[in-house]
Amino acid sequence: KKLLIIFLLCISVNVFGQNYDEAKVAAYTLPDLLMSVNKKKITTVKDWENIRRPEILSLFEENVYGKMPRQFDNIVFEVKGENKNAMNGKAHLKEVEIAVTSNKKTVRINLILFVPSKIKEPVAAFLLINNRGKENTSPNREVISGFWPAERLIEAGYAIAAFHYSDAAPDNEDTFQNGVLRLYPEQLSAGDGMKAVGAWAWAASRVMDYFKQDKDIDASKVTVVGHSRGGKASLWAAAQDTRFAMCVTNCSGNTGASLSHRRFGETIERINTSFPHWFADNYKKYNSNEKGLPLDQHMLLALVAPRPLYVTNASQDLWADPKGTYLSEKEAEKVYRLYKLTSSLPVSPPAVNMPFVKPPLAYHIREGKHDLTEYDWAQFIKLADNHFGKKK
Ligand code: GTR
Repeated sequence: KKLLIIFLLCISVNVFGQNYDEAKVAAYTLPDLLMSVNKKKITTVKDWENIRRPEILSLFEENVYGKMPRQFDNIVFEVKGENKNAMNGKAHLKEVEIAVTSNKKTVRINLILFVPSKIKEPVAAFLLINNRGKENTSPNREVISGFWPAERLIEAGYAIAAFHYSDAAPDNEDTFQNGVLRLYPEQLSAGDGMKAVGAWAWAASRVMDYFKQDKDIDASKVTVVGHSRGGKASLWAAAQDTRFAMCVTNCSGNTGASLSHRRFGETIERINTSFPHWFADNYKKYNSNEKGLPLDQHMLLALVAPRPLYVTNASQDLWADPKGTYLSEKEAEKVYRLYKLTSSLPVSPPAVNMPFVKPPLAYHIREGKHDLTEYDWAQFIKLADNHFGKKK
């Protein structure tokens, strides 16, 4: 608590020297989404998928999030708890342990899943990477929280799932290795080794492995959702793993959805200093050197194409650079256009509480502070209804 107060005080008196003045944003040039390393202009979906997309994925692995290990020896799903009468009979609760073994080590991801009762066919699902207190995703619903309003999702006809990110990697610079990274110790010393954010995204993919064999879930209709640091991970998960049909990145800010080259609010140096355990060590080369980055976050958003993407901000959350987030999403439109998908986002950022919720690209800036709220979820449901077709 004390540390948090000191940190907030530091932000408020701006001791880190972050810029919050639009007039002080220096001119910058973003790396071109549609120009390959060999200077080939990308104009077709084929060239995007065969040339540019893989290039951009490697750039992010090498410079930002680290490599994503895809091999493991074994994965076991075990339903550890079940309640067919959860939420007053409206939902079927499953508490599933996903145990993944490699290098003779096992990591256990505990999934909480509610499925609407009496479904006639497999249902679409939302998966939250929970980076707040575990009580926010409690199976017994002692706490009903806007951060994960499971009742509302069930009411809307969706399955709703969550795992706590600390199962994959504790969010602590001294202990983050004690999760997924126990399976992949070689990652820890590699410059392009994944760290905590990579591990959180990796875990989301293991949940997808589980969904693929749960008959209640339509695994072709899963939305991965994350807030803030969890929103950086949800983006990276969706970029890596195209089995996710839709992505929500809520207030994800620096090294999430916002542009680094603008240096507005949180910077790369700031994030690497506060959270040295989040990104690949190579990323530290770009501390105070955004110009040297061969990529920016609009390219990560573009990796979600052609799947729908919901990006949000909050009006008081300048740290996450709402304007830079919106510019980033607007840039990503170029790749959706290759797929002949027209975005309805206006040229300038929309007004507060004026959501744009049409696929493929959705955006809103909610009044208030850095948070994930029931208001935000209500919009995500609209995008899913719109894209997947409303059930019930
Ligand atoms: C902040 C960090 C942000 C964001 C946020 C959060 O301290 O600087 O990038 O990740 O934490 O996760 O709430």
